Amino acid sequence: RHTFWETQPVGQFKDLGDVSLPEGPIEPPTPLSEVKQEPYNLPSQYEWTTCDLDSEETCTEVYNLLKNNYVEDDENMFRFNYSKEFLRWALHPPGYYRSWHIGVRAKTNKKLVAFITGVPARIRVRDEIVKMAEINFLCVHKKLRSKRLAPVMIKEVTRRVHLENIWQAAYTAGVVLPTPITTCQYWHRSLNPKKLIDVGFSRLGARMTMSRTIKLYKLPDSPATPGFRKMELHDVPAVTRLLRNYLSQFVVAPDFDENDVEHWLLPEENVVDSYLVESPETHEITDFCSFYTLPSSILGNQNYSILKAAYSYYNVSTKTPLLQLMNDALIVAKQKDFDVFNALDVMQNESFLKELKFGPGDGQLHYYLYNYRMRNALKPAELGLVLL
Ligand code: NHW
Ligand code: EN5
Repeated sequence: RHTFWETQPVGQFKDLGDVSLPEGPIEPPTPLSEVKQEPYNLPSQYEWTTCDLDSEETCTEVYNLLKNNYVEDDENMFRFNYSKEFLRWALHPPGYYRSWHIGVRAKTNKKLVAFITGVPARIRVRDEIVKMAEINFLCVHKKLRSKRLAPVMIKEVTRRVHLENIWQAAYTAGVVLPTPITTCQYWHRSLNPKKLIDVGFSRLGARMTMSRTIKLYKLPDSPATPGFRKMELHDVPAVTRLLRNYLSQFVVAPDFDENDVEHWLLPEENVVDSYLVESPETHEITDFCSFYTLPSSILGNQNYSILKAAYSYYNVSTKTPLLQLMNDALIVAKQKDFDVFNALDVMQNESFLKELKFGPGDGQLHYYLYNYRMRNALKPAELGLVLL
């Protein structure tokens, strides 16, 4: 059934729960001299290109390919619309490789028709820190679907990752592939319920009027927690300590150092927002919350073209109850004019979702590892990793 995935070093459905198979790498690394030196063959009308996102022109091409052809919901009402600033941020973390930003162009007119990326990450699985590639933004132009282009792109990114002596990868998808390490549920918290209902993102509940709905989702104008403020550059060491300690409890989580925290969590306008609680007495940093900005295009609505969504990223509470911290995150997201705040049921998120009036969405997110076997699926709450 999965003619491509059956050939790959990933957990196979038939091996699920087989206790005789060990956890860890499925295949050993091969000597670098044995890694294929030339790119895989594409159909003759297409050619490989390495994309330089620092080039305004290339970044615009990638942005447009994704804006028009990337992920949609199951009813094709919304499509992710990652901004150029977001793409540059997502693809330029510490130690990134330009060779992992891979495009495919039509030879005739040089149009960009497909894309896939990797970025390097250290991911801890139980007590093992594994160098991995995080694979994202796999996209084939709508007119070139079902031609088996995706397997060639996946093999090519794999080859280029191997050339850097990295043998494992992590990725997420809305579709089921062999085989998820866990399956997470999307939850949504309305911030602008009238617009969400008008565009078909949510529905008026049974026995609910619009004015009752608006009242239900009302939030205070400013955060409640004393010492709640935006994260700044000088907070990087304290936030790194807080986050490292917090993430140590999960089975799979990133191994963030200060450089990673500066890149992934220092606020960047319209890309990532981070707040923390600094104790007014001791000036200790005790709690942290963050979300990233990922708008969706609204397909075929007369009145609105963009849905402004915030996605919960990494949150840590040691003093402020997580519920109160996340309520403050909702308040600042509302002040920044987001229409909806989304979260997965990863880490300790279950503890606030229902109380803060999130509702389950119609989408799921499956998490995968490449060339790393997990004997049993994890619970979403055992996962400490958020991919963009
Ligand atoms: S998930 C978002 C993926 N993108 C989209 O959904 C955008 C809209 N769709 C498309 O552009 C986040 C196309 O439908 C795509 C497939 C390109 C998805 N992951 O070319 P064919 C990521 O970016 C398999 C993996 O004919 P297509 C994560 C499918 O099962 N595999 O299909 C990316 C089948 O294989 P099978 C996927 O519709 C992770 C084969 O592709 C997949 O024209 C990548 C069919 O290919 C998906 N999302 O193009 C893996 N969707 O065995 C990284 C379909 O079943 C692995 N397929 O026959 C690690 C690599 C690095 C390792 C380093 C050591
Ligand atoms: C890799 N980085 O399906 C990502 N989104 O629930 C790739 N549904 O927005 C994989 N269908 O439920 C991405 N509203 C996989 C996700 C693809 C996108 C997707 C879902 C997640 C989504 C919305 C809109 C549904 C529109 C019709 C949804 C209900 C919200 C409601 C608010 C009030 C309380 C109850 C829930």
